[in-house]
Amino acid sequence: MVLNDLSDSLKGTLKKIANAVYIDSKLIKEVVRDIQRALLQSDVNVKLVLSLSKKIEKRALQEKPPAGMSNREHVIHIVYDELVNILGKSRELPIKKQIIMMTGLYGQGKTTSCGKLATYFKNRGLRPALIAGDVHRPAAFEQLKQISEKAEVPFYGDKKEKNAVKVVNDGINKFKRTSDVIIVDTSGRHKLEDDLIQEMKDIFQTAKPNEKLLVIDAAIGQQAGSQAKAFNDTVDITGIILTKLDGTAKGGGAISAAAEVGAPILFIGTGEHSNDFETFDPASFISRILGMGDIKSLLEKAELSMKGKDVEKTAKRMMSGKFTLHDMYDQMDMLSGMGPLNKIADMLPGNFSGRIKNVDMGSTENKLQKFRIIMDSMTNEEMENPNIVRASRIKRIARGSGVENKDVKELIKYYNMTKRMMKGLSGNRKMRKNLMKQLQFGN
Ligand SMILES: Nc1nc2c(ncn2[C@@H]2O[C@H](COP(=O)(O)OP(=O)(O)OP(=O)(O)O)[C@@H](O)[C@H]2O)c(=O)[nH]1
Ligand SMILES: [Mg+2]
Repeated sequence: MVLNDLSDSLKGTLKKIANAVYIDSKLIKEVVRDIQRALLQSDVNVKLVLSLSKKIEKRALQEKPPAGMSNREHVIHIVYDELVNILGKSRELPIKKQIIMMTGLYGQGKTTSCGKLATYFKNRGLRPALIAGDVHRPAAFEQLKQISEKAEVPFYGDKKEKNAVKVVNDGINKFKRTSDVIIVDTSGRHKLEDDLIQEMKDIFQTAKPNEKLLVIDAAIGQQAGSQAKAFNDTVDITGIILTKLDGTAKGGGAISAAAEVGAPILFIGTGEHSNDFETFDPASFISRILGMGDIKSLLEKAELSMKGKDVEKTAKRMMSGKFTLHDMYDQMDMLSGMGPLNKIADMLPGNFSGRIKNVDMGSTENKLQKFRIIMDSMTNEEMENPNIVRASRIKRIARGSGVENKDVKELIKYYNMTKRMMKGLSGNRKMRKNLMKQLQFGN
């Protein structure tokens, strides 16, 4: 399948995010670099890669995850979101009476797609018909005729006529009362030479098509972008058909071309037969490329195992006296309810134990929830080094999190108290050993 390599690399990147212990700017920059590399290797246009990766980086660094979403999920969601965006909006052709005209460079799959479209509409209860508007390539007439016979739909063409406008006009007159969807094939172009541009304009003026579809082969390279744009400038493309997705091409050139045109991708071709044709939805396509289903279950597992890792990591940091608000944030559940905080309290010498037990665990949980919200409004620097949080910062943080100054002060007090106790604890080797044992790691 086209874009397989891209899919593999992007899946690897998402796994990296899912398994990361901390989602920090270092990780985000690394992820953005991975994505850039993967897209460039798949032949996606450099400009597109740069603007996409800039957007991902900016959002991942600045946006806070919405309630109920972890940092990990959030960053993965941003990557997914921005990839969906470059594919444009989702659109389906209306199931109604209309004239559809195909355009595109040589050999992209226009004639084959005419047959696929006819089958698509026929399967939905409409009466399609095909017109052979390609008067330049001798075999084109025969090819479309055979396709129409296979699909069992009416066909019009004139082997001897060299005027495409006349053929199209005659065909439309023939079918306008008896058919619902008139599909017009046109000749392929090497590039947009002047006389062919004129012919294309003339055909469009005569046929007045409702839909002007550009057919792009997934194997096409970087040069496709400017060509596709030229088509768009000439006839105002309303939709794109991406063909030969069943091949092994890199695919990025075609995706870039589609993005450059800015028209929605309507269908993808996945083989030579009339049924090898699927409607296209950017969101589910990107989901498939990124393996989002797998990522979701991976995330769930990661969140679970992360809890284990975090407990160990935090306990070790506590022991070393390096206990930041990040540790406290990540381990809120460890500090609440019947979590290890109770175990710690039980092992503390009398005066410490009494102090920690005075913290009422029930109301603590409510408080912890509030603390979390407050910490969401703090900068990385403040989280790492809470000592710098003084009057003006307290004011800003309180405003940002919708609480009062005294709540921010309480958080800092709570943090300092916890940290002091941990420090006291770390001075006692026997107790440290005991604690590690209790928490079931190390000996
Ligand atoms: N594997 C595969 N082959 C395809 C697909 N679509 C078209 N083809 C093949 O690509 C070749 C060219 O397709 P055509 O439909 O003749 O392309 P065209 O754009 O009409 O070509 P010209 O009229 O010469 O410009 C044919 O051999 C088709 O069978 C697809 O989705 N998958
Ligand atoms: Mg053709």
